[in-house]
Amino acid sequence: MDRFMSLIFLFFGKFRETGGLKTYVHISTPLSWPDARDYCRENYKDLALIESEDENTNAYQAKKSSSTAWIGLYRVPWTWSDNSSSSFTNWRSGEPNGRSEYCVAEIPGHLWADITCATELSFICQEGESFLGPSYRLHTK
Ligand SMILES: [Ca+2]
Repeated sequence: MDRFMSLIFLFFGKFRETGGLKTYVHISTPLSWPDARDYCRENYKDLALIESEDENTNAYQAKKSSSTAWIGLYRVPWTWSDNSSSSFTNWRSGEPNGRSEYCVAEIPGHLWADITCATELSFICQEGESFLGPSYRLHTK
């Protein structure tokens, strides 16, 4: 019984440990920002939502440094694709600078730039968190 209980605790301990972290996946097939978002929502959770320096590093490491990849940030005022706002930003000096550039990509040099949403780029998806299942996916559609 003791052994069984410790297995249970190990299981939930593992969940708690990874529950709050996002996992990022780089998709190299170039798509427009809206198509990339749809793809991520169908196959993962959403385009990458980056809210801290740690997540910023993880997202950067998920992609090849030489590629430019969409992330989940878009529009003015800047909003993440799941409708959340975050004070964390990683703009290249001079960005955002485009009057018609409403979507954001991670560019070589590990910085962000606004780019016209129809541009076809690779992109970074975010995998679902442990406690957010199909019902969450339903609300984001
Ligand atoms: Ca720009």
